[in-house]
Amino acid sequence: MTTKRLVDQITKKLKTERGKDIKSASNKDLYYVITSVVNDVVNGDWMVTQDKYKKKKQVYYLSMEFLVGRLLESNLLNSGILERANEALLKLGFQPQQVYEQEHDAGLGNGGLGRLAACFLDSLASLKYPGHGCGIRYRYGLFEQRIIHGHQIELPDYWLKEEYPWETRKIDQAVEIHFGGNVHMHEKNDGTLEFKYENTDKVMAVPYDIPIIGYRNNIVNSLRLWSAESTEIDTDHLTSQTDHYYHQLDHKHSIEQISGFLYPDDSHFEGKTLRIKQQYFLVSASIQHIIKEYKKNNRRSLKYLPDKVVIQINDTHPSLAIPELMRILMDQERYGWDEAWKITTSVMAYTNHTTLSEALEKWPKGMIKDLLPRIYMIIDEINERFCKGIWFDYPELRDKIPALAIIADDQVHMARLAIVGSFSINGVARIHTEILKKKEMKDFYYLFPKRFNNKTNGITHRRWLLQVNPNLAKLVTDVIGPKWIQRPNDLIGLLRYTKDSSFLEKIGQVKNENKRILADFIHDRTGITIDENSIYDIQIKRLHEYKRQLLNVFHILHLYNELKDNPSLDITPRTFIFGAKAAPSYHLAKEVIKLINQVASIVNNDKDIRGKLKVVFLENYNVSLAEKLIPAADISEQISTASKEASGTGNMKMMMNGALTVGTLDGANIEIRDFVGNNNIFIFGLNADQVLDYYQNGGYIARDIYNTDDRVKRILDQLNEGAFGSQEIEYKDIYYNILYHNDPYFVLKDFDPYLEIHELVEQAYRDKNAWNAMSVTNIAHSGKFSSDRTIQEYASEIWKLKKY
Ligand code: 26V
Repeated sequence: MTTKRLVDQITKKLKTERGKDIKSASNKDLYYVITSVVNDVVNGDWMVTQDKYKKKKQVYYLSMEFLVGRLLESNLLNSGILERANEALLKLGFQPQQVYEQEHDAGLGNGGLGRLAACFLDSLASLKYPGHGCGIRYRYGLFEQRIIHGHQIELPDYWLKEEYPWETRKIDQAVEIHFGGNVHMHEKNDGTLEFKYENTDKVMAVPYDIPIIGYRNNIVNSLRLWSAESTEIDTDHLTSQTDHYYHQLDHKHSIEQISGFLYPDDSHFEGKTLRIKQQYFLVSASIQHIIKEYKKNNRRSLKYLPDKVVIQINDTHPSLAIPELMRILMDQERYGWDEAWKITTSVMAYTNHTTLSEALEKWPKGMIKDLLPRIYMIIDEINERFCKGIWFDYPELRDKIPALAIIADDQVHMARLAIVGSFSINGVARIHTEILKKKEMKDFYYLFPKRFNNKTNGITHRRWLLQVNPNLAKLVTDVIGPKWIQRPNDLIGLLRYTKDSSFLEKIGQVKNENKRILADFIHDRTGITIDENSIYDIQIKRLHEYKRQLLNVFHILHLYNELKDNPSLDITPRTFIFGAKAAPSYHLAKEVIKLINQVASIVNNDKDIRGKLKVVFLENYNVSLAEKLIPAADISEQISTASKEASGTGNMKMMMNGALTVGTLDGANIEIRDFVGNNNIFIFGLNADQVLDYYQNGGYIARDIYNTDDRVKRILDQLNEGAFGSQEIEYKDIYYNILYHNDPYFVLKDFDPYLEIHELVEQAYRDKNAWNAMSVTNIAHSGKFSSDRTIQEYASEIWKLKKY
């Protein structure tokens, strides 16, 4: 499509679809019209692709979260018309970015796990793999964060307020989900058992499909999001009671609540009935759909399901898929237990995303029994058989049965269910998988060594380099050609330019330009003026104790104290930038947000320090904000307590944009270090073995550091005495947590090494040429962290999928 044709189409659609001409059209009108152009372009390919997939093996990626962000610009990019769309918009007198920003950022996820799912969809389609996402169409996405007087305030994110132009409602493919009621068992004439469900609550799951466009390959996959609606009114139970009408409305309302909102707490597991309803709703709708499709497209019996279907469960959240598939195979399709179990365990694969014990899902068994009686019976049977198997076949593990059983202490342990019911169990970075095998899931690894495997996470380089950093992408293409776009590993070719000072200078210029743009944005948003020549030191991720935003704050406070003591101290100016949402009920995390904002207002307004430090907390961190920040980062803060961050993916996004990592030996930082080498990354602090050793054997006393390190004492006392608060002692919880709960995340222990490494950063930054060479080395190695590599590994090693 030429630019001229695009201009014509846009003008025509403005008239026919919006009733506007170009003079009266707004950015919003242009947004809808261009979306409609993209839909016209891809709809044909979408049908053809889905038709061609029919006979192929397909993967269904089941996830409670898909954090897709905005789609227009990436859809234009992938369908190969971004440049012309930009030209057309400019011709018509519109700023492309302003038009793209009209789209509501779809925040149907909390953080890493949900964004990973979105990157995977992009890679699946771009690599021509038959794959679909299955999720929930929450009416409210992750809350919008406002900072008021330094505090986090949560506002509902009603992202569907205006029409969402990427989705298509498919009412003809709605399925029914049953909750509650009773199960009756009958023996049939042939001696087999029949299960009948009575008095269940029925919910209709209505699918909305979103096209997932492959990169310039005419492939269009689907993301199917289910929405809960009430079924038709049950006329058998009509009564003449006056409140009947209100009961009906109440009932309808409570059903619609199932897809009402995304749970915003990704740190502490809480056994909420609505959440398990959401999980079963996703699982039952998706499995019913999968079986229907299989039957439609294949003549063979469901015995051969594993030849055509593989289901990846994204963390334990969709692990009820295992008993749900068993239920359908046995109760509806009349398979016996053994056959159904063989099919199920050949189809299901499970990815673990965290070892934090607080986040592990354990549902009260009574809750599952009441809400899903038949599913509970099946879980119970899976558990019985599993435990018996250990008793007879692994006598050496007999005394460990309580720690392995799926149902124990009146709770259903979802990770155990997922492990027992899947043929593959993977972690998301090398160290994470090793910790699963050697510690967290040691006995399961002993039982099922072949099931365990690693799939180090990745990110889509199309969105996270090509789209968000076009100037860098162009510079890269100028020297190594465009092949890296299809084959991100080719970025390694940049290594040849790490000594080319004219190229390095250009790399520096691109970064400076990105930093200038971000400075303007920050000024617009916050009124804060930042020094464009300062080091942009960025930490963007959910707020969690283990991610240690507090360690970063302590570094800032230390620099501030030093500058107060000696205002003429010669340091390279720094801008510390934070973006972080705290779970609404996570008190300590909210305290840290308050502290960052308080420190920002003190530091930014203190004339004594002559603008050498600035602290910026940007509210409402989400995918779109990440896209603005990442291209401008000099330093990427990846400073979790070693062993706690399963992988991290922000680390990969920032390295791909030339930022240097300050990080612990945790998650994928380790693999980044292995590729770029110790000279191109700033590693500090305890390693995972040391941390785990302290947890196991003790020996760490935070108070000793407080007593011996004056810098630490000064900062903690300032917190405790209210130096950064108002009259009342605001940060006593932080103070107490460190001194009285013995600093569970080793902030004080890693404080000194952290300061030291930042001094090295500062020295390194003085030599621009050397810095840019390090930056290029990072970009060069970032191809290994493309989600194309990850998906390739899932496809060949777990899913056994062929490219279309
Ligand atoms: C946990 C929970 C707990 C119960 C209720 C709701 C809820 C929702 C989300 C989560 C997510 C925890 C797991 C998670 O996000 N893990 C992150 O996964 C990333 C992708 O693999 C990885 O890069 C991060 O290191 C890991 O923290």
